[in-house]
Amino acid sequence: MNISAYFQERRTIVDNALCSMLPASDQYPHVIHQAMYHSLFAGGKRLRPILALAAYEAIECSYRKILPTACALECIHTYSLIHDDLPAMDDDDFRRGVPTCHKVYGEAIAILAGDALLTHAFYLLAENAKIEGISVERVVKVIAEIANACGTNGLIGGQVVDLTSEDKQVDADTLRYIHQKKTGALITASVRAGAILAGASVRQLEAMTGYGDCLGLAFQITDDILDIEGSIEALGKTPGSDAKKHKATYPALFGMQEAKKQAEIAVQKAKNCIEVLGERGEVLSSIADFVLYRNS
Ligand code: GRG
Repeated sequence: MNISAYFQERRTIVDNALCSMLPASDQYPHVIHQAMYHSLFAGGKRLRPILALAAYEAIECSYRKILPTACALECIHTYSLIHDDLPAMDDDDFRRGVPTCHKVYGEAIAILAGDALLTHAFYLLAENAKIEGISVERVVKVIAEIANACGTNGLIGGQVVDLTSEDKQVDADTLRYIHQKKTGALITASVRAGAILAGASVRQLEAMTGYGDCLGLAFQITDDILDIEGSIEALGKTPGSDAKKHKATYPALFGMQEAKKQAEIAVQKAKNCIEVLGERGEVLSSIADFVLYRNS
């Protein structure tokens, strides 16, 4: 399959859905909506929503019924990027090829734009229950799943250990924890959300979870690699920031060659996990390859 064309097509679908599911950018108070749009529509691969749609379609038919959930995942991801870029966190000036939210709107509005996106995400998740064919019971499961991935057992936990590990020598277990929680938790939750909404069996959900976990790890290892080998044009942010902040990364701990090998192994494991899905797992399998060979 042509995975680039697939991503392009899915990105447009997600972007159109996001436009229709967010408060209008000119709604009062203007500044907060403009700040949300600034970061949300600056670009981005839309990996998490695309994963949720693909996981749903590996079991059910058309992805359309879960677009609110897919959009919620992108809102959460964008919130995490806005807060991650703040001076109190990673203090970055560029993201997705444009100045970061706080650089344009100031810190207070950037914090609120992140908060607003996170809050709106849970509104959208609940709204998904209004769509015919989507059971309230499954939606409630998904809300719990995603809330857990956002909290101290997921994004926040990973971010805390990442921040407190700066300038320190971390061991492999700690590094794996950071990657699995900071990045992997939302990726796994995206895959699981699509699968749960599709009514996955225990066996299918287990397969999807293994896939998401391995893919999340591979994704963050390639992110570490791209921070060294990527270009500013492709990344949309300045490379080399991990080294500058003495961040714990796979290339720093294991060396570049071994980091690349670990990413390949994780992608292969992800693909193995979904073998039980047969032909219906082919798109997810191609997405795993895309994660490994991406340049942004
Ligand atoms: C609550 C104050 C407060 C902060 C939360 C949750 C959080 C801070 C930070 C999350 C950590 C984080 C941003 C991890 C980075 C994950 C990552 C690799 C992001 C880049 O993802 P891509 O490549 O980006 O999918 P695009 O731009 O393509 O969407």
